[in-house]
Amino acid sequence: GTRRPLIAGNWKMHGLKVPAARTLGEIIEGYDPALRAGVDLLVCPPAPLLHMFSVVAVGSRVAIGAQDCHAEPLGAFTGEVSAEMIADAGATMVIVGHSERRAYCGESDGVVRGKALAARRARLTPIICVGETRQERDAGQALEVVGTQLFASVPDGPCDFVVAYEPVWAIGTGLTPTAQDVADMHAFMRDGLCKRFGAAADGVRLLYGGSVKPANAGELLAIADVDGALVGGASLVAADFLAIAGAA
Ligand code: G2H
Repeated sequence: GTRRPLIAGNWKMHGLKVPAARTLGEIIEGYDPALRAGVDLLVCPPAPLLHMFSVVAVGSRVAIGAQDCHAEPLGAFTGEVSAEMIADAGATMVIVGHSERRAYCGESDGVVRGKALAARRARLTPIICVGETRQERDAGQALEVVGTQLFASVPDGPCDFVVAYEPVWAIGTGLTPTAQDVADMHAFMRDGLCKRFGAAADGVRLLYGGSVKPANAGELLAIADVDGALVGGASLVAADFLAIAGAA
């Protein structure tokens, strides 16, 4: 297909400005545009670093994204950050509905959909996350659970979003599903999106996330309908992140 691979680094709650700027610099320096012209790189640092990272990355091939946004553009929501503020800081994408936010902050599919809509209004590309738990996988319900999450988390309208499939049990555990399980899930998600959105869904990038490392990136990124990766732990080390990008 014509989908450009996207390798996105989710730094989670890691990053103080001095060492973080050094890592970002290493990523920008190490990303050879001539070699990697076909791969999009995204770094999602904690919110306080968004503006500095966006300034540092100007003119490079590395885009900057946020890890979450609020659904409202402004208002009395102490401690929250809106999609407009993220765009204003220079970022171009935002992760919504990561399983850690679903689990620790009680975000429902409806909340995630609202955040994706807010991202669209702010002209940010949302990366909408879905994924089953170990218990759901063991019960043979993975496709059903993810299908429901996907349907309810993705807003109607244009296919201007990215989807990340992250099995909850594979996050930060070193465990990954089999290539066949990933292939089945991604084909299932593509099929569901095509039924709902028609041919436009063919352009939606479907990322895999959960313990992606240099050692398994080649196999995972070779799977049909895996159009990139959402990388947590391994994105904190520039050499590892670049090795994963090199496998795309
Ligand atoms: C899944 C992933 C990045 P990790 O959360 O979003 O993290 O690669 O550390 O499993």
